[in-house]
Amino acid sequence: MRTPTPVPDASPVSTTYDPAAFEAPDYYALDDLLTEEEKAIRQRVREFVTREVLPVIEAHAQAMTFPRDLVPEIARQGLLGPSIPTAYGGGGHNGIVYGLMMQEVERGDSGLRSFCSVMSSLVMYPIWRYGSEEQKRKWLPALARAEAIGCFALTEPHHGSNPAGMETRAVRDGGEIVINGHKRWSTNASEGDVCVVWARDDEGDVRGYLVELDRPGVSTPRIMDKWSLRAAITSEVIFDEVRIPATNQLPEAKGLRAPLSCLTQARYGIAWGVIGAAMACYDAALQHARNREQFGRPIGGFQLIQERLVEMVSEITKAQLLAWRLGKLKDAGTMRPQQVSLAKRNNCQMALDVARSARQVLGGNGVLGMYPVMRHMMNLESVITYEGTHEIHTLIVGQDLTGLNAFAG
Ligand code: TGC
Ligand code: FAD
Repeated sequence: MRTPTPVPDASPVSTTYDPAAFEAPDYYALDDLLTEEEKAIRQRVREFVTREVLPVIEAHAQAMTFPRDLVPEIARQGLLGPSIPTAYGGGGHNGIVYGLMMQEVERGDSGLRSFCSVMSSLVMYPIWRYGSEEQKRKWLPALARAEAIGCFALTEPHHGSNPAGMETRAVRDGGEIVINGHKRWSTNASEGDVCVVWARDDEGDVRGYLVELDRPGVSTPRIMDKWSLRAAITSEVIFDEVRIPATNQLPEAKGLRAPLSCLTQARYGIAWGVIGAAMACYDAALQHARNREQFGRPIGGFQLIQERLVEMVSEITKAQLLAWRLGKLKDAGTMRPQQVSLAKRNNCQMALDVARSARQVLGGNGVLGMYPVMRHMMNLESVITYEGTHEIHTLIVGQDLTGLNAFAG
């Protein structure tokens, strides 16, 4: 048998991807719809991602490590709680700014955007919306500065799309609450300090609780065998007779409506975020189409490659319009959860389609880590599933259109 030839560090390809030459597609001059402040914030975050995220993110994804070193700068960039009022350490920004920030972070990696989404929409938002004044003052500034890391535990091993089936229980015992249960797929949990846990109380009502993750009885084993979001932490969260003071209950959260309202905030950010992943994939495909030659000419000169690029820009443009309009509805206070479902559903599918098509444009090189496309494609397989699967969002909008519930029965 022959001795295997060592694999070279870099394959001898005729083109490489230059992220510094990134050109954001804006085919319909949508920048005209943004304020100067919104564009300036977007530019600042874009530069941060190019300068600090892109050089390291592929190695983290390959090694399945979370880029913890980036967290202080993520906080300094205002990416944790951008829409939380400044009085609590947040950015006090409108929904458009939050969306643009998520778009730029996800151009780097969906896992990093997940980190920001969970912190902002699934931890800070419920504390701000449903917490006591004491809880807000204790946690929100610390979370905004990343001095505390938070996670959100709704999904259970046997209850994903149907969280109403949750089995986790929170039983009152004098001045304390005792939590027992098993949550699964919790982003950030293994490196987290506090968890927003959803459980049924003595009356059978869904309630939210803040559980410090160093309490006796809590364990957060990390889920390691992921092919997706490898640069993000995803964990089990197991509660075995965990005691918390009754004051750790979120006083204003009662019923499934409370965790679902947090999902509305996170889904909104995802509808914007995935546009960033799609832009990165499109940009890599465009650069390659211009530079890679076959049959004596750049492959971008072939009609079938042009069709792919045109399709990508058409879909990205439509997604940008959806996200921007959704942002305006959000800022006007009239956005409905069903409208968020439509945008999350459409834009995730769009980004996944763009990633798959970009991978084809890159040919064999498309499976290499020196291009961002395969990593985005694998990440988007999670993004289209979490925060409500594609099918669940289809049924949410379907129910809205027909008045008929197709979830069960
Ligand atoms: P249903 O009877 O429809 O609703 C119960 C109550 O909640 C209200 N509601 C909402 N409120 C605000 N926002 C929403 N999106 C809402 N959806 C429903 C509803 O009006 C009702 O209120 P009330 O006052 O009448 O009680 O509840 P259902 O049990 O029939 O469930 C409906 C369904 C299937 C749509 C829902 O359970 C669902 O969305 N399932 C998907 C589960 C999901 O998305 N899980 C995500 C887990 S977290 C996550 O994935 C984080 S990944 C983060 C990252 O890393 O980036
Ligand atoms: P299931 O609900 O078992 O669904 C399996 C399939 O059945 C899907 O295709 C689904 O669309 C389909 N299906 C289910 N019901 C119906 C129906 N009525 N009609 C038609 N089709 C249906 N959760 C958290 O609480 N916190 C987190 O931080 C978090 N982070 C995550 C990070 C990652 C990387 C991943 C992968 C998941 C994360 N989740 C988190 C969980 C995520 O929200 C769930 O995976 C998702 O809601 C789907 O649940 P499930 O995986 O149990 O799939």
